Amino acid sequence: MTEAIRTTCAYCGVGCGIAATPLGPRSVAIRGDEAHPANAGRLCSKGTHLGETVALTGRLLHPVIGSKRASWDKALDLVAKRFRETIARHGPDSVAFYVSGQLLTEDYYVANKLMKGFIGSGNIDTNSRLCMSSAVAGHNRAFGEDVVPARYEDLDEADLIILVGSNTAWCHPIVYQRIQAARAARGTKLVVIDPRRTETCEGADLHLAVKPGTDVALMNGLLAWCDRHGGTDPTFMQRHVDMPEDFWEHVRSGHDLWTTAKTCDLAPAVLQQFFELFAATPRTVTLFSQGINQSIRGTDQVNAIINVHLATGRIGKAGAAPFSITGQPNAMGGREVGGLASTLAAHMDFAPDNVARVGRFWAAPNMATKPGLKAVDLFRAMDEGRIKALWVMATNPAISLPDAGRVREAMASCPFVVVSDIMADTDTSAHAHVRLPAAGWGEKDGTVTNSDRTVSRQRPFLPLPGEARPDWWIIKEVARRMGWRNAFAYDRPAEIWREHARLTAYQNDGQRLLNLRSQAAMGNEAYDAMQPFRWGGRPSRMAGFRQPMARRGWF
Ligand SMILES: Nc1nc2c(c(=O)[nH]1)N[C@H]1C(S)=C(S)[C@@H](COP(=O)(O)OP(=O)(O)OC[C@H]3O[C@@H](n4cnc5c(=O)[nH]c(N)nc54)[C@H](O)[C@@H]3O)O[C@H]1N2
Ligand SMILES: Nc1nc2c(c(=O)[nH]1)N[C@H]1C(S)=C(S)[C@@H](COP(=O)(O)OP(=O)(O)OC[C@H]3O[C@@H](n4cnc5c(=O)[nH]c(N)nc54)[C@H](O)[C@@H]3O)O[C@H]1N2
Ligand code: SF4
Ligand SMILES: [Mo]
Repeated sequence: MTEAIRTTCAYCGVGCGIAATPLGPRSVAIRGDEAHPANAGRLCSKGTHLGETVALTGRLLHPVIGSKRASWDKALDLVAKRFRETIARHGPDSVAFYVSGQLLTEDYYVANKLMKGFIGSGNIDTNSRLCMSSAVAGHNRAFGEDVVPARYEDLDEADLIILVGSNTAWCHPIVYQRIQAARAARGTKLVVIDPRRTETCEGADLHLAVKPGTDVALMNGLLAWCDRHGGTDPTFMQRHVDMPEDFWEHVRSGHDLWTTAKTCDLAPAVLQQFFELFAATPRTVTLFSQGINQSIRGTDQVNAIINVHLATGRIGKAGAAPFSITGQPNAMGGREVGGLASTLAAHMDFAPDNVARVGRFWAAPNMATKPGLKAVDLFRAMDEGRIKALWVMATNPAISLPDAGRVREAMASCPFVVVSDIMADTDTSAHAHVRLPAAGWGEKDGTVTNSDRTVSRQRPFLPLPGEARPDWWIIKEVARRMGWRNAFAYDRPAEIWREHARLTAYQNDGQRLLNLRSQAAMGNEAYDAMQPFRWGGRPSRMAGFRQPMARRGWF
């Protein structure tokens, strides 16, 4: 029998390990990888049925220009030429990439490098904008870096788990199973904070049907309760947390139990039950996702949760953490390479010394010096005629962005649209001048990072179908044709991984926790054999430096 190939599920940020055994052409048996730390062999129904996705029905199998099949050379030359001409005529900010948490870290790295270092614009944003840009901003504000200070093992070691704005039973089923296992094993209590009574509430001890958009008030009410009942941790705060002077003054006014209950539309007795449970349980993990992130107050909501954990010392210890869980399989990898318009690369922002550092590392001729357009603004700018060439990779904004009708109109009016996708016909590719066939799951080769910072390999076990090519290959071929041959001379994903690792370590004397120094000299064979690993070590290391409280915006 053929040996199973260890890879990672393509569906969500839990990042479950998979053992895939090829059975014949386009046929594979799927089971959970017992040795993977994210799932220990378990799979949800989506992962279990991954084998059914490897058929070629509907796949895009060769490049298409207009509605005609084209050779790779012709298609790549055309993309490079049109981007070059647009930049020459209208400047670097007249072009944009809209990319995706479905890309692998290596794909993402090359796309980000091309846009921010060589084209010279910050105009690369990602569908992860829709899920977690608030989480990124919240972590940056609280910790000075986009670090999620949690591990899945914390769920096994917690006595209380709070799910805020997260329908975990549906959206992150293996995390939910892990929570239920902790309940069975150690009597862990589960509280769900969600305006709707979802399936996730069925397995909970308490459901708080909070009024939508009042989570900041709820968290500050909890903090005020802890303050009043001796539930904060002054020693921890003194050691690790920079508090704005008026912090407690704000918390203490207007956040008593009754006011909070009224604001959140909750019965005071139920709220008190929750506060008491929290105050009595040092080992608490608060998981949150879209009910927190996808909000006009998303960042404040994230910080309100993190602040509760900082002020009560429930962070950096076994079973205690604020835990943002991610949606897409590689949303975290995208955050690490800087795939958002508001970040630069390797957890650095656009501060001048960062721009200079990354520019030196890349030997970049045209470093972007400021953030680019974020997803919604990007398509708005296109609608106004300011973006004249767009390249969409691994996402379907024509239906997934807010105000999708306007997004479709914007793309229809854009002079040049390129779409890289695995499928021939998507709502977005209907607007494409050039369609490029990408490699899909089972064919792709590279790494992904899951919600708890575990990096895993996605390994190919199927040949590339038709003329499909990996995304990193497509991007570097365009970059080379745009004139940057040496900077994009990659032959395999391992080379890109090493470069990414070197950049995280470059002139990094501890300022950035994301430091993959140990990976930087890894050989090709070691890359192929890479075992899942979590960067940043144990979260306790992270609490060892001063963590400023968010300074504004939490009220
Ligand atoms: N089956 C399946 N699983 C998926 C995906 C999929 O498409 N299908 N997609 C993946 C992706 S990309 C993502 S981002 C994740 C999303 O995973 P989740 O974040 O769990 O997704 P939602 O269903 O949006 O759940 C958000 C919850 O927040 C609640 N909510 C709304 N407003 C508020 C509020 O103001 N306060 C609070 N406290 N709660 C609120 C909603 O009622 C809802 O139950 O799922 C991932 N998993
Ligand atoms: N109404 C509504 N809208 C939403 C949401 C919602 O809950 N409700 N959720 C939002 C959220 S959280 C998210 S994450 C977004 C998701 O929205 P999208 O990013 O649009 O998600 P998908 O439909 O998964 O699109 C992924 C595309 O990538 C292609 N693809 C898959 N793998 C590869 C690959 O390796 N390479 C390339 N080049 N292409 C590939 C697929 O064929 C598909 O066309 O939607 C957001 N929009
Ligand atoms: S929980 Fe997510 S990563 Fe795990 S098997 Fe299900 S879809 Fe895949
Ligand atoms: Mo998402």
